[in-house]
Amino acid sequence: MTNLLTIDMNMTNTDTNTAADMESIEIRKDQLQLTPAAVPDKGVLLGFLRQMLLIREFEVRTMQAYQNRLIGGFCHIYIGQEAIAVGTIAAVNPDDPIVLAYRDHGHALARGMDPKYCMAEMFGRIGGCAKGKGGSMHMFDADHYLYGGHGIVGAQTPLGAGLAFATKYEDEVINGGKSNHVTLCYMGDGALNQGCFYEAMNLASLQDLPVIFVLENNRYSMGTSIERGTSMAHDLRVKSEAHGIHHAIVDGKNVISTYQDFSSIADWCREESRPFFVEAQTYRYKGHSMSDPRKYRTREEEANEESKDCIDILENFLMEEHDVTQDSVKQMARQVKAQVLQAVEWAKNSPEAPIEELYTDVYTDVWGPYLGTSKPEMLRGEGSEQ
Ligand SMILES: Cc1ncc(C[n+]2csc(CCOP(=O)(O)OP(=O)(O)O)c2C)c(N)n1
Ligand SMILES: [Mg+2]
Repeated sequence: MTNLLTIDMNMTNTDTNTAADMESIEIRKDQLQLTPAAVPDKGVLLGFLRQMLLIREFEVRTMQAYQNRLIGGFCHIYIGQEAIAVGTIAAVNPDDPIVLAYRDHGHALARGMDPKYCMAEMFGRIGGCAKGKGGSMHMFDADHYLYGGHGIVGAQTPLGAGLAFATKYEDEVINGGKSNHVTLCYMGDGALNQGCFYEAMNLASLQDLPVIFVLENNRYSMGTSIERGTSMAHDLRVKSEAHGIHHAIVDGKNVISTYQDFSSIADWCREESRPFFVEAQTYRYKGHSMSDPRKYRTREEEANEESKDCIDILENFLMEEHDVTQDSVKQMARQVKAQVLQAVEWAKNSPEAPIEELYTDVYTDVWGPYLGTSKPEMLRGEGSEQ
C-alpha cells in the first residue's frame, strides 16, 4: 500500500526540486514588529481593577442565583478570564464593534452594559437587555456596539468579519474616508476547529477587513483539553498564517500587558485595515457551565492556575508601584458588591415579559396560538399540504 508520505515525495520528485533545494526551503518568519503601548497611569489601572472586581462579583452572584433557581438554562461563568475582556475592550474605541461567544457576561460589563440589565436578562425578566428573551448566552447592547453573545461555537467569527466589512464600507464608501474602525471578535479554543472560522479568516484576509479574532485560550472546550481536540495546539500561529494573517500571543492573565499589547495591535489593524489573530492565554476557574463536575482535570491544576490570578496580579502591581493600600482595594470591592446586589434586586423585581411579548422582536408575526395540531397555524390556508 502506498502511504501518503510516498505520494508526497513522488509528487515533489516530478517537480524540478532536488533534495538540496528541499533542505534550503525557508520557513516564513513573521516579520511584523510592534511596540507595546505605554503602561497606563494609576487612574486607568484603578478603573481596570474596578471592572475586574465587578465582573468577578457579578459572576459569583450569578452562580448563587443559578443555584437558587432564579436563573435557568445554560450559564457560563467567566471567572479567571476577566483580564482579557477588560484589557482588550479598553484598548479600542467605544464605537468599535465587538461580537462574542456565549461566555459573555464579562465582556458586556466591560463594554459598559449596566449590571442590572445583564442580570435581569439572565433572570428572563423584561428588565433585561433583550427583555429576558436571550438569557445568559445572548447579551446584546446596540448602544454600546455589542453585537451579541452567540451559542453556536464559532458562529460569531463570520459575523465578526461581516461587522468589519460593514464599518470599512461605511468609512470608505459611504463617508468617503479612510477605514477607521476595528472589530473585536472573541472566540474560545473550541472554535478553532469550526470550518466557519477558516472561511471568516479567508474573507477577512482577501478583503482587508479590520477584525481581530481574539482567541481566549482557556485550554478546554467543555471537557476536552486543547491538546486532545486541536491539531498544532502548541503553535496556533499556523492557523492564521495560512491566510496571511499575523498572529500574536498575549498573557491573558495580566491586564496591563494585555492592554499594552492589544493597543498596538488594534492601532496597527486600524491603520492598515488588516485582520489579526491574537491568542490570549488564560484559564477558566469554574466548570464549562453550571452543571460541569470538572472530572477531566485535576484540582492541583486548578489550584496552580488560581494562584496566578489576574486580579491579584493587578492589585500587587498597584500596591508596589502606586502605593495603593489593601484598605482602598477592600473599599472598592465593597462598592462593587453593593452595585451587584442592587443588580440582583433589580432583576428579582423586574416582571416577566407579558405573553404578548412572545410575538414581538421576532422575524415573523403571522403565526397564531398553538391549537394542538401538528401543522403550525402560520402554514395553514396556503394551499400547501407539504
Ligand atoms: C457548533 C457547535 N458544536 C457544539 C456545541 C456544544 N458546545 C457548546 S460550548 C462547547 C465548547 C466550546 O469551548 P470553547 O470554544 O473553548 O469555549 P469556552 O467554553 O472554553 O469559553 C461546545 C462543544 C455548540 N454549541 N456548537
Ligand atoms: Mg475554551
